[in-house]
Amino acid sequence: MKNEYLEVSPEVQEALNLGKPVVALESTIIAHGMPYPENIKTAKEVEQVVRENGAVPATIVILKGKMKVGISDEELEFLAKSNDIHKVSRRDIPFIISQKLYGATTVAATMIIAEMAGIKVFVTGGIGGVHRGASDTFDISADLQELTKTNVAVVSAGPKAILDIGLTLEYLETHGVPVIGFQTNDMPAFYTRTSGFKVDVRIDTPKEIVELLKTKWDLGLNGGVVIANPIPKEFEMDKKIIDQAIDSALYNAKKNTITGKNITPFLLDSIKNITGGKSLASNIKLVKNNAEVGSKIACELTSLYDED
Ligand code: PSU
Ligand code: MN
Repeated sequence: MKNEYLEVSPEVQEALNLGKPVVALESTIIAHGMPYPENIKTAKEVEQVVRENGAVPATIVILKGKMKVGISDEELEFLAKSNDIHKVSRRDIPFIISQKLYGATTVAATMIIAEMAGIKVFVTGGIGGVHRGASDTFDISADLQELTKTNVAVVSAGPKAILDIGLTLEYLETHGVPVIGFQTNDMPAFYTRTSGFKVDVRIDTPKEIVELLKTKWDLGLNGGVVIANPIPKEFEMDKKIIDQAIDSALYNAKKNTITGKNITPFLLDSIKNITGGKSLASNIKLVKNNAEVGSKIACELTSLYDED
């Protein structure tokens, strides 16, 4: 889809035109999910991992009211350093664009823009989900709604552990979103490889994952797919430590009456401080691991569609 609001970089556009693999990357994790300078370092390393695995990285962000797909080093630097970049989910897109503002895209917004640009694989750290206590607060990430309708495969290390993973899985089931465990039967919980919940299906190879994607979309079963890729064992956090940190972070959030879109960035920052930076180190490792798997999936996807 070509439109006046969308600006795809020449490198990404050329790859798409030639049917080469492209991997979309989100920007909320850079602007609101990690502190400077770890955020820019990670963003650059993730782009590098994508390239090393044969795909073209396409970081997505809204700059001065334009949806950018694929950004320069200067734009990345700006995104990582600036303090007035809005967190943009589906509902925020029209306001940010019409006011010519700056916005970092969440999983939901990144999926929307990736689909507009024609990108089918998207790599992130963790997806949003049903928050703990959602029966009172109604706090359910718009990421889940987006997965029900937008045709993009999302590679993550599971929903962030700060969420209610059981309810997140129920929600995805109700809305018909496949949850695939990559080489695992367990639903990962971001900082750890297990959550106590099982995935919907286990698939062990990128090739079989793209066969599922092609089948889903060929059949007109619209919507995304969650590919849950556990953090590598050597970078996994101790469950007791992370659970305690999450409990304290949730307590801090309540005490400071943090709500709405601020809660996820607040909790991530709070957990980082409580764990003395350990959670951030794990977060960085898992994103890079997701970039590797996502790139392999993107490569398989282009070769599968080549056969047609
Ligand atoms: N995963 C991370 N760090 C993040 C996020 C996910 O490792 O910062 C972001 C994603 O952009 C996700 C968003 O879409 O948090 C979810 O926010 P909310 O719960 O407000 O929908
Ligand atoms: Mn929310």
